[in-house]
Amino acid sequence: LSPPRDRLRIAIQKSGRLAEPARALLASCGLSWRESRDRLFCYGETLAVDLLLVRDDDIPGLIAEGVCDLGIVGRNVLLEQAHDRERGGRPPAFREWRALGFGGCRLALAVPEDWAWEGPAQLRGKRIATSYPALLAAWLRERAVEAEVVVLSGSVEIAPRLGQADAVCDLVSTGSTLAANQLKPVATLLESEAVLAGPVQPLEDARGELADLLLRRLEGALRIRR
Ligand code: PRT
Ligand code: ZN
Repeated sequence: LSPPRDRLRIAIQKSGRLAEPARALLASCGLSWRESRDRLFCYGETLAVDLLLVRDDDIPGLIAEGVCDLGIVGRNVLLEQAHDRERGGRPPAFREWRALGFGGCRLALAVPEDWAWEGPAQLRGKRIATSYPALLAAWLRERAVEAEVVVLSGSVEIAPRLGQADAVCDLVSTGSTLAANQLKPVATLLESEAVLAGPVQPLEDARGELADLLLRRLEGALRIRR
């Protein structure tokens, strides 16, 4: 168990699609920071809320370990890691606290444009490339489809052209990346956006009060945006 702390620590993406919008949203809640030299840690000035700047994939684990109290991360990353923990028989250690209304995308299954799509059964025995193996495996299992999941950390859409896979399961926003690779989306596994993630149980001590205050301010900031 981590010792009581009187400062709230939020993990956000250091660089990437969610980095700037996450900071902007927190700033609109009245937070401001003094940045450290290495740009990994931002010390909160107006409130006792500090930022840790990390890779998005590390955020759920940092919450699970209690290194950070909260995080801003894509629902896709959060649920993938939650499914992965579940598969490994580990207890849930983080959950979505609130959707934040930016970073919208969907996790989609896509097949070559020239396939006549007849449904998930068509994937039987096929190879599907993805960076979301736990979410894809759960989706296939629910449909009783046995397919080979090929795990790639990037450049998933090019896998069919390279002969590494028959289909892909990847994030889509405009759809232009799929189209450029002669693929078409045929099913949505998950509607995603950036979320505030936190532990399963509410925070205690001073951090609980800071988290409540932050949530109230987030409600206000998000209401104005709509
Ligand atoms: O370095 P780090 O590990 O922190 O960053 P990252 O490269 O893993 O993540 P990043 O910054 O690319 O994305 C962060 C989060 O943004 C994702 O986890 C999603 O929640 C969200 N998001 C929203 C997206 C997209 N839209 C998106 N379009 N993440 C990725 N993409 C990619 C997609 O994988 C595909 O390659 O964009 C391409 C498709 O875009 P369209 O517009 O052509 O469909
Ligand atoms: Zn990442």
